[in-house]
Amino acid sequence: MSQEQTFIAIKPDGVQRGLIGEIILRFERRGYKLVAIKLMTASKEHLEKHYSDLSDKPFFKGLVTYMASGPVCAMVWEGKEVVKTGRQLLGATNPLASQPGTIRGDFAIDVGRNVCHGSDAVESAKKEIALWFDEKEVQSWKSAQHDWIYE
Ligand code: YYY
Ligand code: MG
Repeated sequence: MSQEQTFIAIKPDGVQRGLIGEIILRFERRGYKLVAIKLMTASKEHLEKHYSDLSDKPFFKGLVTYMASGPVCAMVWEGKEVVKTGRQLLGATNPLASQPGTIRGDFAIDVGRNVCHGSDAVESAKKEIALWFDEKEVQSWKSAQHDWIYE
């Protein structure tokens, strides 16, 4: 079975609004496994690297300022097709276009305060995990639930 990993972050607004538990709950109950987690106030330089693909966008400066404004809950989640499914759990980038039942669809309104981040592809997930975590911070463990989630 492929053990794909994705980088999921609860942004400063999600942390301030007390949504850490709610967001972790949604990934856990789906069956995904948490392999790394930390609270971190990221520097602007770090965030400029994280969002380097968006550096020419008009919202880039505001995005970096918002993301640097307080602690982010950075996580790595593991499981089958977790990159794509993680994005589905998050919802569309613009919360007003997100379906109810998704994190953004349930907890956000403005695109610039959309509560959470998720890697958009397996390759970007690898880069993002390497940017936010040291290798030794990512745990390798077998969940006791594994054989009840996967056939
Ligand atoms: O991957 P995702 O977070 O869903 O969207 P991206 O297109 O990568 O944009 C990153 C981030 O930028 C988005 O979560 C909010 C912010 N943003 C914005 O403030 N205004 C936009 N028009 C588009 C994106
Ligand atoms: Mg993105």
